[in-house]
Amino acid sequence: MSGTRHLILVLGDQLTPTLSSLATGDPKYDRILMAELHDEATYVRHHKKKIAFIFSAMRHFAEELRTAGWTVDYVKLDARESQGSFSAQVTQAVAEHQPERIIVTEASEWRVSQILAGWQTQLSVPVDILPDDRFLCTPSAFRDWTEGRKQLRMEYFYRDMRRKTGLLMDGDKPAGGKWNFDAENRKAADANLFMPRPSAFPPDAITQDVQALTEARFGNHFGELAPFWFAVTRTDAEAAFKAFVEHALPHFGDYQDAMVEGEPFLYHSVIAQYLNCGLLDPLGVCRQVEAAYRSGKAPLNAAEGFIRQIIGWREYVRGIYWLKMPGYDRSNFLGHTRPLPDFYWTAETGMACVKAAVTQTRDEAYAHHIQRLMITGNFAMLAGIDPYPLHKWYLSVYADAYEWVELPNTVGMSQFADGGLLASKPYAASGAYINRMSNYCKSCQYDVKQRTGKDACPFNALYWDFISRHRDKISTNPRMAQTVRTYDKFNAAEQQRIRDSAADFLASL
Ligand code: FAD
Ligand code: DLZ
Ligand code: SF4
Repeated sequence: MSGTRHLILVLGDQLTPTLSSLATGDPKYDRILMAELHDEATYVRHHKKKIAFIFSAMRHFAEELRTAGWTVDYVKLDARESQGSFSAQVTQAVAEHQPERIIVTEASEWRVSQILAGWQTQLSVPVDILPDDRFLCTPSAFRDWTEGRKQLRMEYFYRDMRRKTGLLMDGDKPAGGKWNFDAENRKAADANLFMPRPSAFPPDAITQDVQALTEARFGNHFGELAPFWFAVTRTDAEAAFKAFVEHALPHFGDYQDAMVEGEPFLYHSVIAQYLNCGLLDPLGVCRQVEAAYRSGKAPLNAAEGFIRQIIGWREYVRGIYWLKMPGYDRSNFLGHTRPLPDFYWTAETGMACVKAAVTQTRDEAYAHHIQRLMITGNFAMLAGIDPYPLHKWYLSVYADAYEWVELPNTVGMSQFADGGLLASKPYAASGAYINRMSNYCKSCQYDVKQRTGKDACPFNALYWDFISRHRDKISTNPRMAQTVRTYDKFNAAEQQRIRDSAADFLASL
């Protein structure tokens, strides 16, 4: 026996030195356990780059902890001691070290939270599960916020978070006199604009090791391992964020909704993968963005837009997740049942916008929000794809994907599968929207101006067919009523052409 007082388990998305479990510990008496686990790498078939990113970040974090004086048992995926699952690994560690207690910060996902809760009775030692104070709003505070509200709307939650944090507040008033500058954030980007690239970090020896391991063990998973340029340490993630604030933030607001062929990142921060595994601190990045605004280095629409995504949307979707789990993953308000088309994996489609989104997803494990929402998400909803396999797709293909943030965005925001709990209307759009916000249509085999026929942009007939199929469920929504009325004004022959075109296209999938 090695005289361990507490065994502190650190999960793969808890790579934060100030984590609540670590804050209770003492390197003199306590032992940290971190493990690369077959079950975690395969509960969905994660993108290869995502697995390599998480394993490399975990290995680097273990090194940092050792440097800070901790004893860390780090179990590599191919180590003899590897047990494959959280439960088996912890059971083995308890047998070996006989700690007085196990300490763990609560899991971010329902699935893992159930595993941790089971240990209270399954293991022979007490288990302390501590709150995750890296978020601004606890699940129970969010539940309280929902009490007595007829409708949940992110905007009101967000205002409370602004007041709570003091971010972009002048006394009790929002900076600039308005809470939300979204209306100014819808410019289409010009391909000739100078686009800063996210900071790139060449793979070091640790990353090269995990890349080889990932290829050997998960070679048949979706996605490319190279090029690999993600930061895998806090220091590098912070440097990447600083570069974003300097070079891209000033345009973040203007071009937040834009899409440009060959430009996967535009003015986005590309930090969700760092925030979600704990390498960056959400409140810290917001304070830096506010400082850029206050010192005149970034306009208010950019700073407000960015801060809203983090203290607004990110916290709000987490609140919805814990409010509605378990069961939220099976939401299917629109009753969609079509299987996920193969081109979500192969990118083999004539639709230039979908091809671009899937190709860059395969290459970079990244697509920005409007690509996820208005291209792959919008297509799936219009085509009547079953939200469950779609949710598994989003959960596996992005480096930043964890169920607590992915699921509400997929079933709630992009598929309207929760019937309007999260989003105030379905994010459905025809080709005209994509044409306005991107340059994809210029190189597409389909004609965005045609509504029906075999050369017409498939989004057009699918859009109107969607409106017609779901009119009962959506026409009561004030934000959709006008669209339903427009459909009703099409003559019977046009409505028939829409049905036929949509059916022909869907039959070809
Ligand atoms: P930026 O555009 O630079 O935004 C800054 C930050 O704001 C992001 O890093 C992120 O932390 C936060 N943010 C922005 N929008 C959202 C949002 N809607 N919900 C929560 N946080 C947000 N985000 C994830 O982090 N993980 C996911 O698995 C995920 N799945 C999604 C699935 C679908 C169908 C959709 C429509 C959106 C999803 N999002 C997800 C939200 C959003 O698309 C990503 O956070 C964003 O694209 C990440 O890129 P970025 O870091 O460059 O973000
Ligand atoms: C996503 C992920 C992957 C791919 N691998 C591991 C792992 O090997 N070990 C680990 O501790 N965590 C991993 N993770 C993140 C976990 O799935 C994450 O801790 C949970 O999603 C939290 O609920
Ligand atoms: Fe996409 Fe339609 Fe434009 Fe082609 S024409 S890129 S399918 S929106």
